[in-house]
Amino acid sequence: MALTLYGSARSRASMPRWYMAEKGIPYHWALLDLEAGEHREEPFLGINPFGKVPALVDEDPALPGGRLQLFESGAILLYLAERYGGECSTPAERALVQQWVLFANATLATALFVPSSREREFPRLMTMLDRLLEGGKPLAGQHWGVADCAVQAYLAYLPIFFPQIDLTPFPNVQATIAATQARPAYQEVMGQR
Ligand SMILES: N[C@@H](CCC(=O)N[C@@H](CS)C(=O)NCC(=O)O)C(=O)O
Repeated sequence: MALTLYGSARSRASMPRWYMAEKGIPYHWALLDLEAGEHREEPFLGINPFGKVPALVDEDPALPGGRLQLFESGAILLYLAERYGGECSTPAERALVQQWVLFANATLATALFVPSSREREFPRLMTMLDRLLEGGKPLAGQHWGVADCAVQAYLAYLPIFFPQIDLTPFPNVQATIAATQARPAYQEVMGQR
């Protein structure tokens, strides 16, 4: 098995990097220079024809053709969780984990990064997330996993990208962000940004 993750500093590649650091999954980090346009050139376009990071290559004789190429951070996270993270052993477990990764990458990401949605959606989502995060239990299953990784990675973006947003009405979201920032694997990966 040989995993290569393609990405850049300050990109969504930090999500699978954090997950792999938490789970002790070894991989090769292929840093692309986006300013130089390396992501819009071959050989990277052969891995992600849309020219975006992250992308993952898994080379394993057990795979069809001995190789899997994946783009989209959510798809990468879900593959890593099932293949290497020991998660998603039943269809129901898989569905719940997919629910949270899709929520993070579609619903939560849009509410944070699309300005019109931020005004309309953000307070509503934060109010409900604050209730669900009370007590700090994992979002799916009994242990920290890929569902938590996806949601917490976006929540931890809040103080980085939107320090002006007042989070005091959402104490459980604040506690989740603080707990995320305190995780050694998160610090290791984000410290390399
Ligand atoms: N939905 C995609 C978004 C990928 C994406 O937009 N990546 C950005 C970096 S965070 C990128 O590659 N930007 C360079 C470009 O579009 O030229 C994912 O989650 O992987």
